[in-house]
Amino acid sequence: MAADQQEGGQVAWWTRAVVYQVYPRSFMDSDGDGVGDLGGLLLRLDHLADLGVDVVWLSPVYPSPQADNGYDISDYQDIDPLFGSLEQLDELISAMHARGMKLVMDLVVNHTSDQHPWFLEARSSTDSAKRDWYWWRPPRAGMAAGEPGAEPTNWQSFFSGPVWELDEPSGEYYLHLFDRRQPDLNWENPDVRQAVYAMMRWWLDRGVDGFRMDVINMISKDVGPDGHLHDGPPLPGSSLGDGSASYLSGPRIHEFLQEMHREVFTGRSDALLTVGEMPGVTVEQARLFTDPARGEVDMVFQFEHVGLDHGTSKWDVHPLRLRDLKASFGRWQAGLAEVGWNSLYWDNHDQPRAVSRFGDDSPEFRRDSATCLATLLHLHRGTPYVYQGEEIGMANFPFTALEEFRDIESLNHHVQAVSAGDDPAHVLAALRTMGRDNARTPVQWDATPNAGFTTGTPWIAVNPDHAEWNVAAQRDDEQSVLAHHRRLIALRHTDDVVALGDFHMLLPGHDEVYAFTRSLDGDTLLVVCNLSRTPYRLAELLPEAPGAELVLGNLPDDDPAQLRPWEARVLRV
Ligand code: ISL
Repeated sequence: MAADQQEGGQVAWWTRAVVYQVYPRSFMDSDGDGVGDLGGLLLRLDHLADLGVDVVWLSPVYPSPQADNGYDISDYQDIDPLFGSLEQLDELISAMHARGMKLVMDLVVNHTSDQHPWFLEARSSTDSAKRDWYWWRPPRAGMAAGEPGAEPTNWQSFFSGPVWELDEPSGEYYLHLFDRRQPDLNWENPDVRQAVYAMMRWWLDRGVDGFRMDVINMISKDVGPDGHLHDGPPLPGSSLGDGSASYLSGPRIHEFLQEMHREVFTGRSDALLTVGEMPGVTVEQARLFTDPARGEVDMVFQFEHVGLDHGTSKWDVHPLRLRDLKASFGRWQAGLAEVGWNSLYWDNHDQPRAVSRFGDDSPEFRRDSATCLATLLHLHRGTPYVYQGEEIGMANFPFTALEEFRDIESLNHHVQAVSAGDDPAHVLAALRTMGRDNARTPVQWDATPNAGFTTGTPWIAVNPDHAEWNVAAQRDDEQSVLAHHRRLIALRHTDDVVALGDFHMLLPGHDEVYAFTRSLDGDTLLVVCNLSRTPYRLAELLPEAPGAELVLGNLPDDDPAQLRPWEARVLRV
């Protein structure tokens, strides 16, 4: 067995684990205010236990002005009353531990809210002791504060517009890679780092089992020897530039993560989980971040496969080619085969729904394509992440008007694009396809008017398809998407080859069928998934397949010779 699966000579527990992401605002509302909360999560823990997941990653529940639904934190060591209380969080930890599940918190420390006391203090005066906890810069040389183009660098923010916001009283700008209400912390300052580590230790002491680290590959900015941040290459058709070379995996990123590991995790149990969210990370970098010998993080979220349908931006939507997906996943499987570990995901709170994006959400193929995609993902080598609602095949929302959107990214983009002259109908179509709100509509628990999510008015509309697509309808149906997820999760727990087997891609050039093997100590699984409506003769694709033992399939087991539309089979050869 390769060194990567070993922590102190043991196979790391998370090789056999499946993680479930809860986006609390949309999971379950217990108090009728229309927003999901910790009480709601406590009510639905049995659903997660039935599914068999090992870990819950909880998106932010800390006090926050909610400009970015909690990814703008104003107090790292409390719970927003919108979601509940610290007592409930403690209750959640115990209730989850009692069921054998772990709780992983979201750690958002690239930036804080502009209402965080640290930022309020930093902003109060150029002499403030906390001034240097954030990134302040004067206007570009020779230009006046506020003049167009006077921003210290030309970088474009992730949420449209420049990354610099002018603070009028001081005449200086502060940096925000995301919204202006999310100022970036200055990790060059050791006091910032120690404050973050202390906060992390406080949560671990409370009993949480690890962290999902928001945009953690952006915390080190490239300040050259001259202390300056530099312009990036101009973006086509824009006055702004791409600053990513200055903040993705910056010069001190490994140093910071190793320091964090030492300061926070040394001497603690091996039963913790760390996963770094890393937009733009390459497989070579990921190998360094996840090499256990380096002591950084257990695994990372990479973004290659969720960028394959992007053109010049995520709003410039292109059809996905299966061979590109295979090439990408194949490269990540191979790249982290000997050292490091993959996280596997289709969906999260930032992505459109998988069945609508990678599958076929027509009534005829929705169930089959959702189960096919799940099979494909869970049979790869790595730790699978299931995003709330994915386990029942939730689909994109049929948005028709701007008023239906809530997400800051979508709303900012609409303002910018329309003011730049884009056709509003075209902009709306892109939001409908790619907007993050697709993932944020309430979980569909049952067929009642608000899908069992709330007794009040939901903060964002419930998908009208909930009358048919809901947990209650699927719970006892062995053919459901939910039951299929249960089987896939169980398979990873019981079958070592699923957790640990080597990965080998088959049919790399095929445009509709995705096939691979997993092998461990002479045991081999053959996984074959038809990602299309075209039926195939199995023997013509993979001669060894028709005679093999069926371990798990997503369609009734009545036609071994054919690979039917959206059929997935896991075979033992
Ligand atoms: O959502 C995206 C696609 O446009 C990404 O750019 C996303 O913003 C990026 O993956 C970082 O995401 C994380 O940090 C953001 C927050 O809005 C996201 O919800 C979070 O997952 C800022 O904290």
